[in-house]
Amino acid sequence: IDPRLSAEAPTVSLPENGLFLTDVWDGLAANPKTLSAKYFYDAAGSALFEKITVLPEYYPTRTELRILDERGPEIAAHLPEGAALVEFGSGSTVKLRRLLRHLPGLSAYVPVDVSAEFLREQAEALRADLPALPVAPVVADFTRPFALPQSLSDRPLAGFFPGSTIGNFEPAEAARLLDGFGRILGEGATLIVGVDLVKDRAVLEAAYDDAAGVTAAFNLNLLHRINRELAGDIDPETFAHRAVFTEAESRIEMHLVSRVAQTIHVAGRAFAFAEGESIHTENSYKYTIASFRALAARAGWSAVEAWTDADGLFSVHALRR
Ligand code: AVJ
Repeated sequence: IDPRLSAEAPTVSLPENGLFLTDVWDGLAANPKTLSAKYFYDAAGSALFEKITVLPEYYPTRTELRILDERGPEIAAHLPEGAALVEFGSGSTVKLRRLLRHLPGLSAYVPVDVSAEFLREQAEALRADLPALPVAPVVADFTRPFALPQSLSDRPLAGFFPGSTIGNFEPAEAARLLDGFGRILGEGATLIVGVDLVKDRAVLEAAYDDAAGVTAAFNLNLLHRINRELAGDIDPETFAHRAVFTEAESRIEMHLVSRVAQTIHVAGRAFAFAEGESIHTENSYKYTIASFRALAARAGWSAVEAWTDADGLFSVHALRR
């Protein structure tokens, strides 16, 4: 074990993030109104997202896990011996743990996340279960440039970006993000990315508008969060959850649609809604293997291999810088 990497203190490179209020004000003043999907994940939202991942209609999580299980040895074969694995937006370590089974030669795991608290818990749990694996958490917003611990500079690097998180970014932003990962990881690095695939509209829309209403609650939690944290006076009952696949953009859009004409207040500022006016809260882009490879190529990554499930629902890509 490299003691420098198992040190308690994480590397912190976090630009201050008191932006929730100004982002909400700007988004509600815009036309059309928008709110950023990154604000879904407070404690309540994260718990609702965990519920989404096991819904019968929400195929991405279980399908990606199956691909990681079944194709793990092939995926692992693309990572050099002694590599450090950097996970961008580490979330829960469930997917990482699946991949780790096939990576006995890994020299370190580097989870990168904005939540210092969450990172600390995940790192502690991993160290308890896998004492031989050095864990070097980095507190950072992976959408901005950040530095890896100096102690990693002597080893090959690989990146892991599962969960189709890439789908939350507009294609131009997604390309910038992938290019940024390449700058952080360096020439010769391998990147493993999970990407949701284009498919039948009914399957896609059901995955984002489940019968049990969990995704609706997840979307509406954004309004509860604004009430809790920004002194909002919104009645969430006056908004409806809507999820629609727009073919031209190849994306699922989630909206909160005002059921009535009304004026809401957030930290003292008023925002008027017409009946039926929506707040656009999330995009989840869907790719084909070819369209994702084209995006990756624009960002300086070449395709090495891609794996899908038997039904062609989800894909895992290996890319090389
Ligand atoms: C975490 C962005 C991959 O787009 O499928 C799930 C988020 N939103 N249900 C996705 C989400 C509604 C999810 N990602």
